[in-house]
Parts: sequence; C-alpha cells; structure tokens
Amino acid sequence: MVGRVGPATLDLSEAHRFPNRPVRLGAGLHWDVPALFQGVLDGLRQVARSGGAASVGIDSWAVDYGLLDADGQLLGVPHHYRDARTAGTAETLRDRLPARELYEVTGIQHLPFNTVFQLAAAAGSAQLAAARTLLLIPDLFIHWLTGTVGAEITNASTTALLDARTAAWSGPLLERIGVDRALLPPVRRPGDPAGTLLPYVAEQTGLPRDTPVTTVASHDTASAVVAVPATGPDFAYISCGTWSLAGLELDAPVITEASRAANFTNERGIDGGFRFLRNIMGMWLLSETLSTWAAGGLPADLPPLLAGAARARPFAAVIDPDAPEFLPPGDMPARIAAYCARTGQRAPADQAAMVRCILESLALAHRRVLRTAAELAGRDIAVVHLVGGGSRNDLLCQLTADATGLPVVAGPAEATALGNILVQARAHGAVGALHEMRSLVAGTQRLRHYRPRGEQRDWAAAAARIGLG
Ligand code: LFR
Repeated sequence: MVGRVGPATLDLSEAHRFPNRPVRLGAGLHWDVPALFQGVLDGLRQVARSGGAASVGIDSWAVDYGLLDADGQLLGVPHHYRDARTAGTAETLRDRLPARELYEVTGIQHLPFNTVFQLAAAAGSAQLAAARTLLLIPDLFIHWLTGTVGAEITNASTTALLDARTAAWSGPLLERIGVDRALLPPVRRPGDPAGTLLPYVAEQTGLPRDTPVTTVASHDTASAVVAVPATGPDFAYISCGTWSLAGLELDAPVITEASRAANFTNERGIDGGFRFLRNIMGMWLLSETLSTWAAGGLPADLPPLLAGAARARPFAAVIDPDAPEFLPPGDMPARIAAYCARTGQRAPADQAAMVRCILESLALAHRRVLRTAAELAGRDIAVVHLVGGGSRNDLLCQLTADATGLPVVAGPAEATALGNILVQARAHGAVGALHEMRSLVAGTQRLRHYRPRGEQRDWAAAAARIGLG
C-alpha cells in the first residue's frame, strides 16, 4: 500500500496485492515467508516504478516469529499461530507458570497461541537450541530488508513476555519457560528508524539504498487503532477482520483479577498508550464457512448471502464465537451445527440463516465485550468505531449498533495500512500528534453511520441463551 500524507491529504493506493497462504508441512501449519518476502520485493519494485517512497514500514498479525541462528540465518519455517502444537501447552505449564502470575506481570489475555506458549511448546527442540535471535514477523522482514534486528514494542507486548509496567522483556518469565534472555532483541518504538535498504534489496526493487525503513506500530491491530477516526475521548473501537478486537484505548493498563477473569488484554499502543481489549473470533467464522461451502460446490458469493441474511429470521440460532472449536481451520458450518445441537438450538436451516447466525453472534460478542471493557476500566462509551475489512459488511455494522445500543461509525476498511503509514509520516514530519492523525483520517476517509434499532431486551435474551449475558 502506498500512502500520500499532507496537511489535509491522506490517500491510500494499492501497489501490489498477494495472498498470505499458510502452508502445511508435515503436521505443522506454517508461514510461507519466502513467498511473502518476494511479494514485498515485488511491491517495492512497483513503488520504485511510480516514483519511490520517503519511507517503508511493515506490520503483520501478532505473536508469530522466526528464529535466526548464530550466522543470522532463518532456522526452519515459522509456525502459524493456528498450528495445533500449542493445544494444551498452557495447561502443562500451569505449575511452573501459573496463569495468574503470567497475567500479573504481562497484562496479556490468555490465548493458547501466545508466543510464550509457542516457545514453551518448542522447548528442548534442536531448533530452539540453535537459535540466537527471535524476531517477530514484521521484525524478521525488516531484518531481511535492512540487516537490523529489533523487537517493535506494540507487537512485542503480544508475546506475553514483556513486563507491562517496565516495557522490558521479563527475565523471570523467560527463565520459567527456559528461554535465554539473549534470544530477545532490544525493544524498538513506533517512529524509530529501522535502517536503510540492503544492497540486494535496492538492486531487486530499484529503490535507492538510502530509502529509510521506519518502525511502525507493527502489530496490525495497533496500526488499525492509530487510524480510528475518533474525534472525542469517549470512543470504543472494534478492529474487525479475521479477528474482532474490541475495546478501549487507555493511558495505563488495567491488571486486576476481574480483568483477568474476563480475559482482557493490555497490549501496547503508540505513545505509551494501551489497547484494553478482548479478542473475538471475528470474520474468520464467515471466511472459513465460505471456503467450506466453495469446496463443497455450494454458492459462496458473499453479497447475495448477506442480502439473504438480512431478510432471515432474527435470533433463530446464536453461538459463542469464542468457543475453542472455532479456532482451527476447518468445516465451520458443521461445527456451528454441532454447537447449536449441544446448546438445545436448531441448527441454521440454510445458508442465509447460517450467515445470520454468524453475524448476530459476532454482534452479541461485540456487545458483551464492550460492556465489560467499560465496566472494568470505569469508562463511558459514546460511540463505537468499527474499522478494518469487517466495516464493509453493512449488516454486521447495523447489528453491532443494534446489539450495543450505541451509534457505530464504520470505516476506514484499510485502517491498518493507514495507521502504518501515518506513523511513518509522523516520524518524517508530515503529521503531528495522535489526535491530529485521527482528525486527518476522519476528514479524508469515507465513513458510514449506523444508529441502534430494535429492543435491547431481545439481545439480552439471545445472549442469555448461550451464557453471554
Ligand atoms: C489480528 C491479530 C490479533 C492477534 C491475532 C493473532 O490480525 O493480530 O490482534 O491476537 O491476529 O496474531
């Protein structure tokens, strides 16, 4: 994505799009990092052809990493967080690393695939023994672009290895899982310079060698929240893509027994802020459903399915999107039907009903998480900003307004790319403080507004049916 930023300008255009397709190697699910890095180089070549760039920045989803050996070479193929090897790891660690203690130090929600558990699952492996440096995926790509090493802080916080109070790697936690402190590189902050292009990158792309690579909020969710077009303080956000990340922006973490019990996380944002949020399974449920249908020869074109879902009977069946069986890739319609059977509901009767069930259930989860966030942080919510690819889904935006009883502002869909670019622009003097970046987004991007309709009690009744009240 190429961004152009000026005092009253924020334009985004696509230079090159390529799929991020995980690969199965033996029993494992992995990142296809060579193909992705080639995609980055191809994209940069397009950028060079259309006049170059003042800066380059990289983000990706969180928690995943590559390991380098003593020569700086990648060891093995990085795992995808949906790989099955961490199933049960947290439980086997319970005595050595009690969940309560892990949360007290890091403030990070329990997700079975957090880096801390991925590393614990790898303990004793030849690969980990040979590793000298761990790089989170965006940092790995920066390493291949520039030769530098670092751990960008917004992403580093998602590992559940960073001390929430000191923002430094936690020696005691690393010791508990038997990982050498030296594996973790120094922390970098959004806006920090990350180096310039290596000769082979300049050669392959046609960009000048002195093109700066800038540290951005390299966790995609952190970048998306930078680009939330909020104009006042009382906002909540839902960064809705593969996941729905719903919560608040806070100046300080909330690390209490109640926030732990509700599984709320305190991920680091830019400028010392925190994203107090909870993961919700998100559009993954829908995308896996569509893939399953397509593979079975059923219609899988989204617009007509959404039109059908908008007409389908409300609250015919609802699920808790965060039930663990929905995490791995696979046959979502069958899993949803099994969930319904288990909870005494009739499974969605047709495709439209299935899509309605997924979207209403996501809206229910949005409602529950935002209410809990407000309660735990002692804050009021006046408006919900729904950003990311899911903001294109009109029905989901309306159902979220209905379920939360709050106005929803939808867009921008490319919030992550905008946040990435704005942080680079700020580092190079093209835009000011966070609130100025957000005003620029609000003033330049097309947003849609939804008012709540219907009765709150219907949502409360549906929530109670599946224990989400
Ligand atoms: C969103 C996201 C979430 C993180 C999950 C796994 O793309 O980065 O914030 O919990 O993916 O990394």
